[in-house]
Amino acid sequence: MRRMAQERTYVMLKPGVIQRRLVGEALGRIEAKGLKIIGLKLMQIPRSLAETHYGEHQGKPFFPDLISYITSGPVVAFVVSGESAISRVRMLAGATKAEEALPGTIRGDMAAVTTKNIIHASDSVESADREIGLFFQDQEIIDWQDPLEAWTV
Ligand code: FUP
Repeated sequence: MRRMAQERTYVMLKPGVIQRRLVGEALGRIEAKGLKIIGLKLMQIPRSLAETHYGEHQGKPFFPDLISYITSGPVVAFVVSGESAISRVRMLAGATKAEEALPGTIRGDMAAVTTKNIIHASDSVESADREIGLFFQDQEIIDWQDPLEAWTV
C-alpha cells in the first residue's frame, strides 16, 4: 500500500469562532478532507502559554494584539493526524493575511481581519511536535483505529 508521511499537527480555532458559531463549519472542512481528529478540547489559554506558543513573534508590532485576542475567550484546540496532515490543514486554512486568503479556504471564507484570522495550524513537523506538547498531555491524545482508512489513506 502507498504510504506517505503520516503526520500530526496542532490546530486551534481561535476566539470568535465559538462566538460566531463557526466551530462545526471550520472543523467540518478538516474532517471532510479525511483527516483524523485524535485530540480535541475547549480551553481558555493562559497568557503565559499564549506568549510561549507565539514566541517567534515576540517584539513584532502585532504581538500585543495577537496575545490579547488569543486569550480573549475560549479556543477549540485539536490534534489532527493523517497523510501530510501539516500541509493539508494549512492549505484548508488558507493564507495568513485575511486579504490574501482565497475563497474556499477557512480564512478566505470566514476571516476578515489578519490578527483575528480564526485558525492556527502548525507549519512544520518541529512546530507541530512543540505545539502538541504545549497544549496536550499524552493521555489526551487517542490514536483510534480507523475503519475508513481504505477511503482516506
Ligand atoms: P500562520 O502560521 O499562518 O498562523 O502565520 P504566522 O505564524 O506568521 O502568524 C501568526 C499569527 O500572527 C497570525 F495568525 C495572525 C498574526 N499576524 C498578524 O496579526 N499580522 C501579521 O502580519 C502576521 C501575523
